[in-house]
Amino acid sequence: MTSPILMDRREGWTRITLNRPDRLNAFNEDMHTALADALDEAADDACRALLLTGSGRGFCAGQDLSDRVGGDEPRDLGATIEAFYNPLVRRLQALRKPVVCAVNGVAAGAGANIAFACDIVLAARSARFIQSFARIGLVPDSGGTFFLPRLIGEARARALMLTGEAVSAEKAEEWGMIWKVLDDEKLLPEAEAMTAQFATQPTQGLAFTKEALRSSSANDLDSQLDLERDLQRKAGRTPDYAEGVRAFMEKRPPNFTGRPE
Ligand code: T3D
Repeated sequence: MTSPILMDRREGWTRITLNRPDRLNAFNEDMHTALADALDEAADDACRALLLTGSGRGFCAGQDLSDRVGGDEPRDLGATIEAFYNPLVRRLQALRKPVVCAVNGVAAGAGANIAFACDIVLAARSARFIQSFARIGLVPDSGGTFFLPRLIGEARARALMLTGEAVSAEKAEEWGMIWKVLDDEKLLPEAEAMTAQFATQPTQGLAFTKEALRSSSANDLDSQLDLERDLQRKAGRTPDYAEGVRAFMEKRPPNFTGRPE
């Protein structure tokens, strides 16, 4: 049987590929379970950066709707969110390393919002982002109502979520929904190069930066200043900070290890 998740371990980084191309990589339980296992493995310190992408012409079409037909009683969708989608978003957010998402094609429903849960989103020029929940009577999930208004503002997020209108990759870049749009053939090479580069960087410092950014939307300025102080204290004790300063003074490239101590 073909694995719904492909894991490709490289020197210091890992590529995870959603692999149900016939269904545009829509989620079923097997794919959720395999992805959770892959992310747990990628949480190891040996992996210093992660790339998430999809196989075939889509990135991810959200929930596999063929698993949602039939049955006498309505399914408890709250239970599937609790069991699968919420833990997935939490796993992605908790990774103490940069997570690059290469959106190789359409990203719909939970598929779009899972991309937004990653740190840096690159998209192929042919990709589209669709909050397709409205088209089938559901509520945007997987953190969409948290991430999207923060990325593109309330007015745009509200309209996209209420209409289910598709957004092109170019518009997504223009609106700040994603970091960069790339020609289709350049997407994977550039995403891999970026992830490989992250794997040579001061991993602990980047993890503290992620922590600070994650807290900034809930904190007031005073709390955020305090948090920056505390995180800077921790960053200042890492070997990579010492190496960064030494390398600067010696006018040579730094050799970061990513180690906490
Ligand atoms: O249920 C819960 O647990 C709650 C959680 C919900 C989370 C969610 O994500 S809800 C939202 C679910 N997703 C959708 O509603 C998106 C459905 N798909 C589409 O609207 C379209 O497929 C796309 C806009 C994404 C792409 O359109 P297009 O024209 O490029 O491709 P297509 O022809 O529609 O799809 C290609 C194939 O993939 C097709 O199969 P076929 O005809 O070639 O055998 C299509 O049925 C299949 N496919 C696409 N999306 C899904 C899917 N099959 C099952 N589930 C899908 N989500």
